[in-house]
Parts: sequence; structure tokens; C-alpha cells
Amino acid sequence: MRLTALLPAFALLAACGAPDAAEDETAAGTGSAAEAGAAEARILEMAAARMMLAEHDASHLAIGPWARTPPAGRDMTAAYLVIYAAAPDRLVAATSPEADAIELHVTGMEDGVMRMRPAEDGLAVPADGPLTLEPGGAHLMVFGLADDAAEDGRLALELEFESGAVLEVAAPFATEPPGE
Ligand SMILES: [Cu+2]
Repeated sequence: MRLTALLPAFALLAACGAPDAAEDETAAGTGSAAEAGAAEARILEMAAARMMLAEHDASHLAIGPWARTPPAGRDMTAAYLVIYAAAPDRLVAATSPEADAIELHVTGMEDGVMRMRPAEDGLAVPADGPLTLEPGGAHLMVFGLADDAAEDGRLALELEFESGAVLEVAAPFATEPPGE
């Protein structure tokens, strides 16, 4: 049985930041101008990411990693980041020396309720944009966080890709997404 099945739904939603997602949706622009602006920003971001990848001769680029500081006494949390890849790839696994297990999760509405489930086939990093892991969306679900995991303020993550690439990331603990 999966650990997620043993835990109360409210705890899972809190850990995954689902309440934030509801706010994001109501605040998001839906007009065509907003969409055009978003598309333009996406193209600029992709161009910047390609330059960074080329400059560092890198296959993968991790931007803005962070892990939600778990409430006192809780050993489960979620971690987020944005991943660009020089060639299309797929995030297939994540581990941390500071946690028992990490699952790749996606979030979606089912029967009017926000639910998350494991992404059985991993998460695609497309050719023309990033894989975005964010509250209310796809995320890294962290189980069995070590008691002293937050002591240095960072969660060490190893991200494994279908291509065989392994990306090492240190995600600072925070209670809010960086920049908010
Ligand atoms: Cu989750």
C-alpha cells in the first residue's frame, strides 16, 4: 500500500500547497492579451534557458528549487523547481539522502476535489519549454524527512532522468514560493 493512502486528505493537500493553487487560478488572466504576454514570456524564458545551457555546456538546468518547510512534527513535505533540458527528456525518479522516499506527483481536479497521484511514467521535460513543478501542480512528494533535514536550510535532491542524466539540486526550505 502506498503511504499516501494512509494519510488524511487534508494533510496531503496542505503539504502540496493546494490552497495556493486555488488562489492562483482565480488571479490568472484569461484574456487574449494576457495569453499573448504569457506566450512571449515563455519564448524569452526558453531562449534564456538555452543560452544558460550552452554557456555551461549543460544538458539540464534547474531553476528556483525550494522545499516547503514542514509543520513541526511532520516528516512529509513537497519540493518544487523548474527544469529545462537541452533535449527532450523525462524526469523518472528523485531521491534525497535526507528523506526515506520521494514520489513524483501530479495534481488535478477529480469530482470537484483537488487530488494528487503518482506520475507513474515520470514527468516530461519538453523540447520547447520547462517542466514546472509548483504548488497545485506537479511536485516532488517527500516522505520520511530526517529530523535534522532543515538544519542547514536546504534539502539535497538527486533528480534522475530517462536519458540517464542525474541532476543534483539543493532546495532551500521556505514557507512560501521564492519571490512571493
Ligand atoms: Cu503530492
